[in-house]
Amino acid sequence: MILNDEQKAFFDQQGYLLVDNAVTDEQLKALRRQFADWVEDSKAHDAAYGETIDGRARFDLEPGHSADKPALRRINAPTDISDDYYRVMRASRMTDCVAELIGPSVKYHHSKVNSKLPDTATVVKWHQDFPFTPHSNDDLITALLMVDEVTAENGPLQVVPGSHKGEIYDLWHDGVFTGAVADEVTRYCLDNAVTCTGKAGSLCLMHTRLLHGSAPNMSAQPRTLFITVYSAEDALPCSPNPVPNRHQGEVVRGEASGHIRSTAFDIPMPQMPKAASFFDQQAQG
Ligand SMILES: O=C(O)CCC(=O)C(=O)O
Repeated sequence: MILNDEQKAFFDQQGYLLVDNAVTDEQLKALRRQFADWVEDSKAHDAAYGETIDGRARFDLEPGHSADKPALRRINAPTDISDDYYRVMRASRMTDCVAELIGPSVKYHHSKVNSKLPDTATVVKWHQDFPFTPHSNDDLITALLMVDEVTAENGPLQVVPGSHKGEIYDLWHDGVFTGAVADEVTRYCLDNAVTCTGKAGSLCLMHTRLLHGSAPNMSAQPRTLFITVYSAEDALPCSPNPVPNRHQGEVVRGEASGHIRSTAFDIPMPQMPKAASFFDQQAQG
């Protein structure tokens, strides 16, 4: 066991949990090395590039990206193209923590890298993850692994503690799927936000219904997160995977039960992103 009873109770009550040293030094080095290579490659491009299994771009660039000031902001399904990212998703202390919270049997849904390089403007508007990835029950965890140190200045994740026990907010506004909550909910979030910082290798485990967002990087230090979504094995997706990938549905802990467990909810279907990532959906808001 990695998590003690106090940590499990904190996750249950607050909807998130910070854990140090969620990967080994070697794993962290490998993730950082691979990400540095991806940034280097991005300098040769001026628009989103690469391809995921559904034909959308894998590497998403912020407007203004250049070789001098790279602004690589998203890598979709890094586990499809990097053994190091796949192995950390599949078999690390991060995987163990998730299994202790929603296991014993756990399935992989999707992953991405969200990057905020220095001098970039990327923000993540407030939202919950469940309306993007509804399942038959809400035992889903978004695991955000800090590949760089995350400080108060470099665009940390912010969360609203306890909000996973409240309502599921609509991400559609005036017929547009903006991937963000309404303005009045955003104001509530800003008034109640807690900032999640940590050294490289730390992990934020977040319940799928927790309200969260993040501000731009105001520092000279990069902020890279490896974000993995896992579900309980008996949670079945109710809509297409927004980040389709080769390993979706893989049972990473425990075994396939052949059961579907359901809880009641009534929410609008999400819209699949048409471009490389949800940043374009959120830009419509
Ligand atoms: O990159 C971040 O700060 C948060 C990411 C996030 O909320 C998401 O990808 O759903």
